[in-house]
Amino acid sequence: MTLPAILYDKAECPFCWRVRMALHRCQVVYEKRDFEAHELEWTRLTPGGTVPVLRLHGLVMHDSSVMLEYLNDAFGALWPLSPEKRAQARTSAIYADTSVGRPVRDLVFQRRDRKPAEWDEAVIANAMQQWHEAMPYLDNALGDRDFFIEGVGITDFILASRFGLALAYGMPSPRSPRLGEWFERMAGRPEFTDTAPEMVIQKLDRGWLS
Ligand SMILES: N[C@@H](CCC(=O)N[C@@H](CS)C(=O)NCC(=O)O)C(=O)O
Repeated sequence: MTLPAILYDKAECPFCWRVRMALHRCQVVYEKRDFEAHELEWTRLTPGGTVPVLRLHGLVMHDSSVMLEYLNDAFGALWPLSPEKRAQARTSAIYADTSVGRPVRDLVFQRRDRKPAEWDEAVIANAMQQWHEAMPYLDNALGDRDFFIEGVGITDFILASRFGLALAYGMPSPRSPRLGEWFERMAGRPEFTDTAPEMVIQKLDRGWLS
Protein backbone atom coordinates (compact mmCIF):
# COMPACT_ATOMS: atom_id res chain seq x y z
CA MET A 1 0.00 0.00 0.00
CA THR A 2 1.39 3.44 -0.90
CA LEU A 3 1.66 5.82 2.03
CA PRO A 4 -0.18 9.13 1.63
CA ALA A 5 1.92 12.05 0.40
CA ILE A 6 2.92 14.47 3.16
CA LEU A 7 4.64 17.85 3.00
CA TYR A 8 6.22 19.11 6.23
CA ASP A 9 5.81 22.76 5.66
CA LYS A 10 6.25 26.32 6.91
CA ALA A 11 3.87 28.76 5.25
CA GLU A 12 6.32 31.62 4.61
CA CYS A 13 9.34 29.51 3.70
CA PRO A 14 10.17 30.26 0.03
CA PHE A 15 11.52 26.72 -0.45
CA CYS A 16 8.26 25.22 0.82
CA TRP A 17 6.13 27.54 -1.26
CA ARG A 18 7.80 26.65 -4.58
CA VAL A 19 7.25 22.97 -3.80
CA ARG A 20 3.59 23.64 -2.98
CA MET A 21 3.24 25.37 -6.36
CA ALA A 22 4.86 22.44 -8.16
CA LEU A 23 2.72 19.86 -6.31
CA HIS A 24 -0.38 21.87 -7.24
CA ARG A 25 0.68 22.02 -10.85
CA CYS A 26 1.32 18.24 -10.91
CA GLN A 27 -2.07 17.70 -9.22
CA VAL A 28 -0.51 15.69 -6.41
CA VAL A 29 -2.92 15.10 -3.55
CA TYR A 30 -0.99 15.56 -0.30
CA GLU A 31 -1.40 16.41 3.32
CA LYS A 32 0.31 19.59 4.48
CA ARG A 33 1.70 19.36 8.01
CA ASP A 34 3.05 22.35 9.85
CA PHE A 35 6.57 21.34 10.87
CA GLU A 36 6.30 22.77 14.38
CA ALA A 37 3.00 21.05 15.08
CA HIS A 38 4.59 17.73 13.98
CA GLU A 39 8.07 18.40 15.28
CA LEU A 40 8.92 14.87 16.43
CA GLU A 41 8.14 13.12 13.16
CA TRP A 42 9.58 15.99 11.10
CA THR A 43 12.88 15.90 13.04
CA ARG A 44 13.25 12.18 12.36
CA LEU A 45 12.98 12.78 8.61
CA THR A 46 15.40 15.67 8.11
CA PRO A 47 19.11 15.34 8.87
CA GLY A 48 19.65 19.08 8.34
CA GLY A 49 16.63 20.21 10.35
CA THR A 50 15.10 22.14 7.47
CA VAL A 51 11.75 22.46 5.75
CA PRO A 52 10.36 21.42 3.36
CA VAL A 53 10.36 17.64 3.77
CA LEU A 54 8.30 15.65 1.29
CA ARG A 55 7.18 12.08 1.61
CA LEU A 56 5.94 10.93 -1.78
CA HIS A 57 5.83 7.66 -3.72
CA GLY A 58 7.75 5.83 -0.98
CA LEU A 59 10.52 8.45 -0.94
CA VAL A 60 11.52 10.95 1.71
CA MET A 61 13.12 14.09 0.27
CA HIS A 62 14.55 16.89 2.39
CA ASP A 63 15.78 19.40 -0.15
CA SER A 64 13.41 21.46 -2.28
CA SER A 65 15.55 21.25 -5.41
CA VAL A 66 15.48 17.43 -5.24
CA MET A 67 11.69 17.58 -4.85
CA LEU A 68 11.32 19.85 -7.88
CA GLU A 69 13.59 17.63 -9.99
CA TYR A 70 11.66 14.55 -8.91
CA LEU A 71 8.30 16.14 -9.73
CA ASN A 72 9.60 17.09 -13.15
CA ASP A 73 10.94 13.57 -13.74
CA ALA A 74 7.76 11.92 -12.50
CA PHE A 75 5.17 14.23 -14.05
CA GLY A 76 7.05 16.22 -16.71
CA ALA A 77 6.73 19.75 -18.05
CA LEU A 78 8.30 21.66 -15.15
CA TRP A 79 11.53 22.22 -17.08
CA PRO A 80 11.73 22.83 -20.86
CA LEU A 81 12.48 19.72 -22.91
CA SER A 82 15.25 21.22 -25.04
CA PRO A 83 18.67 20.97 -23.33
CA GLU A 84 19.53 24.55 -24.33
CA LYS A 85 16.29 26.03 -22.99
CA ARG A 86 16.60 23.89 -19.88
CA ALA A 87 20.12 25.21 -19.25
CA GLN A 88 18.86 28.78 -19.65
CA ALA A 89 15.93 28.17 -17.34
CA ARG A 90 18.20 26.63 -14.69
CA THR A 91 20.62 29.55 -14.97
CA SER A 92 17.79 32.05 -14.39
CA ALA A 93 16.47 29.95 -11.48
CA ILE A 94 19.84 29.95 -9.71
CA TYR A 95 20.23 33.67 -10.32
CA ALA A 96 16.74 34.35 -8.97
CA ASP A 97 17.35 32.27 -5.89
CA THR A 98 20.61 33.96 -4.99
CA SER A 99 20.43 37.53 -6.31
CA VAL A 100 16.77 38.09 -5.50
CA GLY A 101 16.53 35.60 -2.66
CA ARG A 102 19.28 37.15 -0.57
CA PRO A 103 17.92 40.71 -0.40
CA VAL A 104 14.37 39.47 0.14
CA ARG A 105 15.56 37.23 2.98
CA ASP A 106 17.46 40.17 4.54
CA LEU A 107 14.35 42.34 4.40
CA VAL A 108 12.08 39.63 5.82
CA PHE A 109 14.50 38.90 8.67
CA GLN A 110 14.56 42.60 9.62
CA ARG A 111 10.81 43.10 9.55
CA ARG A 112 9.27 39.79 10.58
CA ASP A 113 8.08 39.79 14.19
CA ARG A 114 9.85 43.09 14.92
CA LYS A 115 8.59 46.57 15.64
CA PRO A 116 9.67 49.27 13.15
CA ALA A 117 11.85 50.88 15.85
CA GLU A 118 13.92 47.67 15.89
CA TRP A 119 14.55 47.52 12.15
CA ASP A 120 18.09 48.16 10.96
CA GLU A 121 17.38 50.69 8.22
CA ALA A 122 20.86 50.35 6.72
CA VAL A 123 20.29 46.62 6.17
CA ILE A 124 16.90 47.37 4.63
CA ALA A 125 18.29 50.07 2.31
CA ASN A 126 21.04 47.71 1.20
CA ALA A 127 18.52 44.93 0.54
CA MET A 128 16.39 47.28 -1.56
CA GLN A 129 19.41 48.36 -3.59
CA GLN A 130 20.42 44.74 -4.24
CA TRP A 131 16.84 43.96 -5.22
CA HIS A 132 16.86 46.71 -7.85
CA GLU A 133 20.29 45.65 -9.10
CA ALA A 134 19.06 42.08 -9.70
CA MET A 135 16.22 43.10 -12.01
CA PRO A 136 17.98 43.92 -15.34
CA TYR A 137 19.39 40.39 -15.64
CA LEU A 138 15.99 38.80 -15.03
CA ASP A 139 14.22 41.28 -17.29
CA ASN A 140 16.58 40.28 -20.06
CA ALA A 141 16.22 36.56 -19.30
CA LEU A 142 12.42 36.82 -19.50
CA GLY A 143 12.48 38.92 -22.66
CA ASP A 144 9.11 39.19 -24.33
CA ARG A 145 7.85 35.83 -23.11
CA ASP A 146 4.89 35.42 -20.77
CA PHE A 147 6.78 33.07 -18.43
CA PHE A 148 10.37 31.96 -17.92
CA ILE A 149 9.29 28.47 -18.92
CA GLU A 150 6.58 27.90 -21.50
CA GLY A 151 3.40 26.92 -19.70
CA VAL A 152 5.01 27.89 -16.34
CA GLY A 153 7.73 25.88 -14.63
CA ILE A 154 10.34 25.69 -11.92
CA THR A 155 12.03 29.03 -12.64
CA ASP A 156 8.65 30.76 -12.41
CA PHE A 157 7.83 29.02 -9.13
CA ILE A 158 11.20 29.91 -7.59
CA LEU A 159 11.05 33.57 -8.57
CA ALA A 160 7.34 33.90 -7.72
CA SER A 161 7.98 32.68 -4.16
CA ARG A 162 10.67 35.35 -3.77
CA PHE A 163 8.56 38.10 -5.37
CA GLY A 164 5.51 37.19 -3.28
CA LEU A 165 7.45 37.53 -0.04
CA ALA A 166 9.09 40.73 -1.33
CA LEU A 167 5.64 42.22 -1.90
CA ALA A 168 4.38 41.07 1.50
CA TYR A 169 7.32 42.63 3.37
CA GLY A 170 7.31 45.96 1.55
CA MET A 171 10.03 45.67 -1.07
CA PRO A 172 9.54 48.42 -3.69
CA SER A 173 7.96 47.39 -6.96
CA PRO A 174 10.47 45.95 -9.44
CA ARG A 175 11.72 48.62 -11.84
CA SER A 176 10.90 46.46 -14.82
CA PRO A 177 7.42 46.63 -16.37
CA ARG A 178 7.97 43.19 -17.92
CA LEU A 179 8.76 41.58 -14.57
CA GLY A 180 5.83 43.43 -12.99
CA GLU A 181 3.52 42.01 -15.64
CA TRP A 182 5.07 38.56 -15.27
CA PHE A 183 4.34 38.67 -11.54
CA GLU A 184 0.79 39.81 -12.21
CA ARG A 185 0.31 36.79 -14.48
CA MET A 186 1.83 34.46 -11.89
CA ALA A 187 -0.25 35.93 -9.07
CA GLY A 188 -3.39 35.24 -11.09
CA ARG A 189 -2.67 31.54 -11.40
CA PRO A 190 -4.17 28.92 -9.11
CA GLU A 191 -0.74 27.39 -8.39
CA PHE A 192 0.09 30.72 -6.77
CA THR A 193 -3.17 31.79 -5.14
CA ASP A 194 -4.04 28.34 -3.77
CA THR A 195 -0.63 27.93 -2.14
CA ALA A 196 0.39 31.46 -1.09
CA PRO A 197 0.95 32.31 2.58
CA GLU A 198 -1.88 34.32 4.12
CA MET A 199 0.31 37.41 4.44
CA VAL A 200 0.96 37.45 0.70
CA ILE A 201 -2.72 37.01 -0.16
CA GLN A 202 -3.58 39.99 2.04
CA LYS A 203 -1.09 42.21 0.19
CA LEU A 204 -2.03 41.14 -3.32
CA ASP A 205 -5.05 43.45 -3.49
CA ARG A 206 -3.14 46.58 -2.60
CA GLY A 207 0.39 45.74 -3.66
CA TRP A 208 2.32 46.43 -6.82
CA LEU A 209 -0.55 45.05 -8.84
CA SER A 210 -3.14 47.68 -8.03
N1 LIG B 1 18.38 23.68 0.72
C1 LIG B 1 17.16 23.59 1.49
C2 LIG B 1 16.98 24.88 2.25
C3 LIG B 1 15.70 24.93 3.03
C4 LIG B 1 15.75 26.00 4.11
O1 LIG B 1 16.77 26.70 4.29
N2 LIG B 1 14.65 26.14 4.81
C5 LIG B 1 14.62 27.03 5.93
C6 LIG B 1 13.27 27.70 6.10
S1 LIG B 1 12.95 28.87 4.83
C7 LIG B 1 14.89 26.24 7.18
O2 LIG B 1 14.31 25.19 7.37
N3 LIG B 1 15.80 26.76 8.03
C8 LIG B 1 16.12 26.11 9.27
C9 LIG B 1 15.52 26.78 10.41
O3 LIG B 1 14.66 27.65 10.22
O4 LIG B 1 15.88 26.41 11.53
C10 LIG B 1 15.99 23.35 0.54
O5 LIG B 1 16.04 23.85 -0.59
O6 LIG B 1 15.05 22.64 0.92
